[in-house]
Amino acid sequence: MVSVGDKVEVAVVGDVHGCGTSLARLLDRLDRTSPRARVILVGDLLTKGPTPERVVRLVRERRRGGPIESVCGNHDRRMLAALLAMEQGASLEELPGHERRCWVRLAAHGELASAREILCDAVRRVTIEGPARAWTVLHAGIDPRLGLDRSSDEVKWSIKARPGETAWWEQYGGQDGLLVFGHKPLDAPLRRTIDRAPVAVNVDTGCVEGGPLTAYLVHADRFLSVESEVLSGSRVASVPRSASGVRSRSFAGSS
Ligand SMILES: [Mn+2]
Repeated sequence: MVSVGDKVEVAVVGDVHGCGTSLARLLDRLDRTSPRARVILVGDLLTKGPTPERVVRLVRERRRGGPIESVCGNHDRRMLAALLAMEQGASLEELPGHERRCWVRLAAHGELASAREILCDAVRRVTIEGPARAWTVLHAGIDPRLGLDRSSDEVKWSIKARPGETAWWEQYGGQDGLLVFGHKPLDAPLRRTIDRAPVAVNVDTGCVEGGPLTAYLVHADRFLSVESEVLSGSRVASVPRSASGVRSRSFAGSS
């Protein structure tokens, strides 16, 4: 952990989902505004978006210079399982679509080994807690009736309200301190307070679907966002239209 005097700066970044260009922009902004911040990603790092190899590269390079960590997202577990299955001889056709496209892209850029390392590291930690549990980062949330300790790991990386259900954070009374999470994309970051103190912050603003990529600066209690690379057009340029197109093109590029 990096601290300046006794002031620890923490930036929690929402679901990146393979939007490497957005992550690069956000990290640039963070470096200018909070250069000493400990960066924690809420998980779902690689699949769905156009540039997972860039996410891998950014995390790898940044680890040399300072702290960047991630908690475990449901898609991180899925993608790691896909990487391991391929290592054990599975065929590409056996992988689900998101994982297949991500694998092909990583393979074409020579980033499978680094991706495996980053995902292995991410899935090991379901939560990252601040000093005296003042804040906790987790991917999805908790069962508000059970609280943080008694909620299962699976709930922590995958709880999501079904249509018509109330989101867990609406029922959370703040007894486990500030929870910072993603997983459920919203049009704008959510900051729920009790007695004016933030108790639940959702930083997933859906960058893979054209929303911004958002960080929450825990120490400053404010948000920082960059526009999505999907909006700026790079996704159109970099995502082939069909799975078969992905396969042939990427294998040609990796050979
Ligand atoms: Mn998720």
